[in-house]
Amino acid sequence: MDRCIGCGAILQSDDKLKDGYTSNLQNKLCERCFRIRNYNEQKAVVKDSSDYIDILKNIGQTDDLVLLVVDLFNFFDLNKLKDYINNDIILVLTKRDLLPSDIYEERILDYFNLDMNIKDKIIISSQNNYHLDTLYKKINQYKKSKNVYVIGYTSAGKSTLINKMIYNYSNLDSYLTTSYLPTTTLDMINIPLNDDLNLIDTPGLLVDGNILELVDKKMLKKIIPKNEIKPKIYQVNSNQIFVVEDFLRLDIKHNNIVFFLANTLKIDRYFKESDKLATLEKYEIEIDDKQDIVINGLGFIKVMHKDKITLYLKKGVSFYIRKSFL
Ligand SMILES: Nc1nc2c(ncn2[C@@H]2O[C@H](COP(=O)(O)OP(=O)(O)OP(=O)(O)O)[C@@H](O)[C@H]2O)c(=O)[nH]1
Ligand SMILES: [Mg+2]
Repeated sequence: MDRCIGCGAILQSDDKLKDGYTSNLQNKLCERCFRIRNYNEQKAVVKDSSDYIDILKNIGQTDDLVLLVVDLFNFFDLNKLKDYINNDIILVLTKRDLLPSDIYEERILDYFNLDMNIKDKIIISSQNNYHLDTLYKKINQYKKSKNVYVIGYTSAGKSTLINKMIYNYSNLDSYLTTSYLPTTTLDMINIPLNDDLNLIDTPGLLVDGNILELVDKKMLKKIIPKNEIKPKIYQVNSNQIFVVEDFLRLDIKHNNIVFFLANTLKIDRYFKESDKLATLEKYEIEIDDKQDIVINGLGFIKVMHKDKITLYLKKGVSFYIRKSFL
């Protein structure tokens, strides 16, 4: 039973619609990976999060080191993992290149205070090779056996990180499939970097309601940040309405807010009542001092003061409120 070198699915030539399909079983790459790599296309894969939980449970049975990869720009509840994983963990906070360059990294590291066996934390950027040498040293320092698992939410950047490690620290010439859309890696994939270190990629944990799965290609290009985010700060002293493209509206009276979104997105501000986007899904939300509204796949909005805010959001997109991050 051969597996696809890009996503880990078992290769098969029976069913075009199922994972691992290839017309020729001599191929090492499935058709889906081929299309993602060459045409930036992605067929949605219906995955059950119970598959992922089974993988986590198996990792939890081992004594091996785990790298928990977190996308600093889009992260979700990490304590969900603690029921399954008692392993030693290095917390790898990635995509540093997207956050403003002048943030205090110490504060970011302190923010992630998890009730798990975190041996060490590090801020990296796979894109910019930032702190990868230090991470590689830490892996070799903390690993308990050859095997080191790489886990986290979907799109966190797990496979991209492993590809960088392959490039920097091994003689391998195959690489993993990566993509801006969720559910790229479909099963565990062993990457023997050298005789003493085997990195194991895993599929990511899913969160329903990712905006990237609900907009067209043109909008995707605007939503996904390519470089450092410039926060957009607004002082609000009267009834005001903020409209982001065609998928988000925020009604606010007196507050200070900061948008952390891709610089390519258009934010319009209205000073009087408007029916713009009033047909979107409406939420009345209560915010405490210094909290973020995190929109799944889009970014976040920092609200400085306790308030009641009306949020209109594209149907199907999920959000949550957290203690402010930056
Ligand atoms: N800006 C930036 N983007 C990154 C970085 N690392 C990964 N990405 C992007 O994040 C997206 C997801 O990356 P993947 O490596 O496919 O994520 P994954 O965690 O393997 O996702 P699944 O396989 O679905 O679990 C891709 O568009 C990557 O290019 C980084 O350091 N900086
Ligand atoms: Mg992956």
